[in-house]
Amino acid sequence: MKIIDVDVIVCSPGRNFVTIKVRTDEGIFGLGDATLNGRELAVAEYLRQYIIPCLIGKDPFDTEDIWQYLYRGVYWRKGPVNMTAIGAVDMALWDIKGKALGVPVYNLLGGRSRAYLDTYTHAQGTDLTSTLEEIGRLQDLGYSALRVQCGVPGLDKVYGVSSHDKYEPAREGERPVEEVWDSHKYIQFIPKLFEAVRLEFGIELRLLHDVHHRLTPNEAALVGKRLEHFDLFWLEDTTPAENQDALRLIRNSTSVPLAIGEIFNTVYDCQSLIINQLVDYIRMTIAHGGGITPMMKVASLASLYQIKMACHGPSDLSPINLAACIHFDTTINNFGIQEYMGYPAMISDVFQISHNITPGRIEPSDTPGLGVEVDLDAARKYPYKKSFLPVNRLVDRTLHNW
Ligand code: EZ4
Ligand code: CO
Repeated sequence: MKIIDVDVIVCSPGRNFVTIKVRTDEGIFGLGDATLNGRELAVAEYLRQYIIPCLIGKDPFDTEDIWQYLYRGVYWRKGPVNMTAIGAVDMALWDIKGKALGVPVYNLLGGRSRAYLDTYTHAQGTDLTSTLEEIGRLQDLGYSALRVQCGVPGLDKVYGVSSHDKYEPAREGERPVEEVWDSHKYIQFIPKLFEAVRLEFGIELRLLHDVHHRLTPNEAALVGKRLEHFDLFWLEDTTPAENQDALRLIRNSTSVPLAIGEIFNTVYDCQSLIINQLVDYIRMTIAHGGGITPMMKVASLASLYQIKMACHGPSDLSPINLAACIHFDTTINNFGIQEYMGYPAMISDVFQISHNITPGRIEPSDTPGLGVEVDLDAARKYPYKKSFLPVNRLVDRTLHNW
């Protein structure tokens, strides 16, 4: 079998997605998600100009060699644009392989390690009252694991909390909007939030929280300590991860489980975190982590240290990435939990999935390949809309991490 052509489709059914369709001489095709929130066209053009010409004529079964060719063959390694493009190609090749052999991708990776996947979704409100209401609503729907984010008193807009009903931080426009942050206000408020949640909902609910790289290592240690007795499932991205050693300080100060890595692109971004056992969950996802091929290796390394994989699953990645995560999660032994934020209704005009998704749970399907369909005619009805993630500043306008 040979690759004859690759389509790059950019569409915006509710938000922007970059999709690739790898076509073969046998008529079988594979789908990949190349979406990088706020930088979509960079990946699309990188694929068109530099990656796709190298794929023509290659055997799509050679997933390992093609991955090595695209990663090591290119001298310039790593980077989110590069790795997202490679990730999309890799998942599309696994999709082809599964379809050609008539098996779901998880059966090519190691089969089923579990009957279903636990998922968590997002509960957020602009203030304590609305956040508690939202948790109650989601719990009634059947969710038992929730990422809880709440507006901080005295701060206008806060990461994870938006005025409209669904969490979607990217905003249409020619440049990013700006948000304001105050770590002191946040640190004072956040223990009160989780105290109120435990008081109202008891100890059963699994609670997650995302700090979104906002704290210094010492502030993160303090927050971890103050949240310890609320038994969080995890505390995510407490500090920016370029400084992997920062996690040592946090780790030595608190036993709150730590998750990190949604913006990581290679195993090298988490190598020292894993081998020094400084975190509990790795949040790399298939598209941004360079595909299924390298992510299986990350999972293997993490498994040696009882560290679990918990793929980033935001609605800013398409159902194709989610499907790749589902196959990966189904097969690895060290699966933690899968994030599932849900999608706006119009997404199903373009993407159709075969997995059974219910509140708090995903059951993998045995459809050959990744088990996703894309309707290209429908995609054309939703043209790209330039959008950006926000930029974040302190009250005095010093630039801070978003
Ligand atoms: O802000 O996907 O854990 N989830 C997150 C996400 C990220 C967005 C960025 O594109 O932190 O919601
Ligand atoms: Co996150």
